[in-house]
Amino acid sequence: MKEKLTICLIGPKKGGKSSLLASIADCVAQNAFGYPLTLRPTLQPLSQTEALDPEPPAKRQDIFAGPSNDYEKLRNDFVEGGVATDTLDTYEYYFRLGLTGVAPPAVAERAPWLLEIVDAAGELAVPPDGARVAILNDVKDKFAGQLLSAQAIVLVLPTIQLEDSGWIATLARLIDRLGRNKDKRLRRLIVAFSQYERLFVNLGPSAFTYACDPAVMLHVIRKLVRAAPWLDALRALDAAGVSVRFTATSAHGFTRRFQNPNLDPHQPGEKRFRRAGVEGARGFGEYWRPFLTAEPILYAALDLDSAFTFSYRRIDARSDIE
Ligand SMILES: Nc1nc2c(ncn2[C@@H]2O[C@H](COP(=O)(O)OP(=O)(O)O)[C@@H](O)[C@H]2O)c(=O)[nH]1
Ligand SMILES: [Mg+2]
Repeated sequence: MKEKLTICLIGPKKGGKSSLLASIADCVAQNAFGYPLTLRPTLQPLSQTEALDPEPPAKRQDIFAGPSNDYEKLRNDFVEGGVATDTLDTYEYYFRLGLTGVAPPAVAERAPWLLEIVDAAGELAVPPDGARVAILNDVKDKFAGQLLSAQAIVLVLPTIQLEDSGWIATLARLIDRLGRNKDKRLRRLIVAFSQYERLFVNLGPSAFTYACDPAVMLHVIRKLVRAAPWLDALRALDAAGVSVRFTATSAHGFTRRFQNPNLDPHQPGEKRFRRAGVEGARGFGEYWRPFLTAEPILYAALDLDSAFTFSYRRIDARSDIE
């Protein structure tokens, strides 16, 4: 693989980091993202050995074995009803990201990528202010090192309790620290507002239709950014050359039959459904469950905007809806 990229997931405990990570492979496989379907990305989870071995065996022998790597375990835990990541350590997950379709040449020539995604324990990711958590110093140092040497950071914030502020000061300090990092490896920072489907619970069968509309998401993100002035610290990073983007995601997504938010995400038997894609009547995008969780990771690697990634320029532009 040509390019190795480290992406760190940070955010408050219980914000949805591990669920987002657990659903990204499915999200890519199901085209449940806002990139043109002609891009045809592939995201293959790798074990650590596969990721670090320059010449992995051509065929996997262990198809009858259980989950073949840590990521499969995380994914299974999520599908079966919840992710238990309340630990005091950080975990690295590896993926091979490829592009098999049409991409701008500058992007296509960088493919394929080896992604290392770091998921930190909640307390470590952003502890509540003043919390005293017994995390070993070497784990803290490890995560600080990963964070400061990452090329991309995905900041996962729950859409609903944004003003619930135990962790805001800590995050603001962290952003400030990133800005002062001398190494300057950080190239992209994506804010992912998680649990997006919860905004639509009262819309019944129209929920999915609204959620699939990029104009609705832009409107929601404008409001969220306005309601969180501490996020403005990101503007300095953006001005210093880090591409900052905002998006919204839902690991739980929507149900097929009624198109309402998926209140029981672990029910088996749900199938995908379709809607007209952004690129015209013949393009169909499918976003149900998960819903757009691939966006932050694809943006982090590709540096390519989807219909659902928004820059400060887009957010600040005068809008017609308001
Ligand atoms: N409604 C809703 N809840 C979610 C979603 N993603 C995660 N959760 C719930 O939020 C809680 C915390 O999720 P988790 O991924 O463990 O967060 P982490 O601590 O940041 O890794 C869990 O109870 C999840 O079931 C989502 O898309 N929608
Ligand atoms: Mg977690």
